[in-house]
Amino acid sequence: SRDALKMFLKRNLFVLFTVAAVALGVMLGFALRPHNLSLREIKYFAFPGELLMRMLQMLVLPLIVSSLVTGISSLDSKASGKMGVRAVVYYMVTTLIAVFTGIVIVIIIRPGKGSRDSPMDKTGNIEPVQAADAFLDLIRNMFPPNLVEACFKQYKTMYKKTVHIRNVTEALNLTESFNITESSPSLNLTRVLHTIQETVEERVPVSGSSGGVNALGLVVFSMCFGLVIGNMKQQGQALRDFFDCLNEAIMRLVAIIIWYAPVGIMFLIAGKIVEMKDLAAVGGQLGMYTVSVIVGLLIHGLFVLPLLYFVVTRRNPYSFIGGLLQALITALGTSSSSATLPITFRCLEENNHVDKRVTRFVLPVGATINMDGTALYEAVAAIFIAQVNNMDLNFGQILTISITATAASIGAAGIPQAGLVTMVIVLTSVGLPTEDITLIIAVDWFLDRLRTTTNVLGDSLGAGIVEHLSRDELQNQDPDVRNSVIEV
Ligand code: DAS
Repeated sequence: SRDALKMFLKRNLFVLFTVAAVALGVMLGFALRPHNLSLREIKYFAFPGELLMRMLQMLVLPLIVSSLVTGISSLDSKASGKMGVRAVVYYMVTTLIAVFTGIVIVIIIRPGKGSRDSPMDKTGNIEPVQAADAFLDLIRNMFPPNLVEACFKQYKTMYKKTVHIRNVTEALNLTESFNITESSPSLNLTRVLHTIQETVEERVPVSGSSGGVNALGLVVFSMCFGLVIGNMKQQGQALRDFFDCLNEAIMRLVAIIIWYAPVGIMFLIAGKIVEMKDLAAVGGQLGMYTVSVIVGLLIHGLFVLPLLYFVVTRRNPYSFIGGLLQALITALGTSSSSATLPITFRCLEENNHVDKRVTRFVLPVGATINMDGTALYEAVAAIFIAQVNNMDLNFGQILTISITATAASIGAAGIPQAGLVTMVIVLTSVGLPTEDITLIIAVDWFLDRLRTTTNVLGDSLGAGIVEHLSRDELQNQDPDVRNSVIEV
């Protein structure tokens, strides 16, 4: 009927705009490819897209602090404790299922089989110490000594890493099509490999994890701070009001930026299409590797996660996902789950009416440590590289890969190609050559978008699940009861 159609259009107007923008971006990109624009011209052309990324990234840190502090201080510590446990259990379960799904797929499809005749030394020394270091590093980074500097570093790393990965991709683009079967011994290719190796290792010291861990420090601080001022009764009222107002103001900024999002996404997609290497050059195992990652992500994102949502909430997951389309497309366009975070908030609160006390608590944590798509990808990529090196992995090595892929996904920042960078931890933990990361760089820009979309989907369904499991606490927890003064 007419008003149902009106309702549908109103609710999905942005989504329709953004889908149209993506389609336009793809067409524009392919229309421009034959002109062989230089990388500089592509940067200028994609400038409107970079603006969108920076607008969204500008809001991320204040949004994480204001939403977490407000979310936690509006619940009593028992309720927020229970909600926190449910959220962390959900993150661990979905991440481990993602890793398991990825490993099964890549072992079945075997994309990397027999491409190099020089068999790697079969043992492939496991470095369990690396796995342990990765976790210790995560814990250590939860308490950055200088929070402000850590945030700045988060920005700097965010920017620098993007620039570095961009340089690496540019360096790759400068060489002839990167043919995976024989590594041509030309000098420039060797130089490129060294550039990539030092870039990747310099950015991510083997036992370290990427810049995103600073966000982890910010998340931990905000949670503790929110808990404390939540229990300060009247004394903390001013601060609670301040952060509540800050959160509201940030969300209004998001409402303005969301108008620009379709334009930005169009240029982001078009710019990437113009820049990408001709996919024909990457055929062979890389094609099968791409298929393995895509199949794994689809199974996890379209079946496992919705099934989990249905089992817990008994509600139709796909109508819930229908409300997330704007965020999912933004993740696809920006390939950054933290840049998408403001829009994820808006989709969950405006379209799916998830309780704000849940989204403010679950989303910032999820966007920082819950990255199912990345975990699946890291496990698949590591086993693919082992296959390319004719290295048969034993159970212990596969287990090590699962653990370090989980750690790497927790440590990965929600920024473009963070998963590529944190993969150094996984490869090193089972003695695989880190320079083999260059095998997959040619398609990583595309797979990154898909795994980022899965990351955002996992966080969003998690908010729905945690809200459902916490409905009792939320009901008898009138948001104002925290703020009322209880005269002793
Ligand atoms: N692009 C990252 C994100 O934003 C994921 C990744 O690089 O693996 O979630």
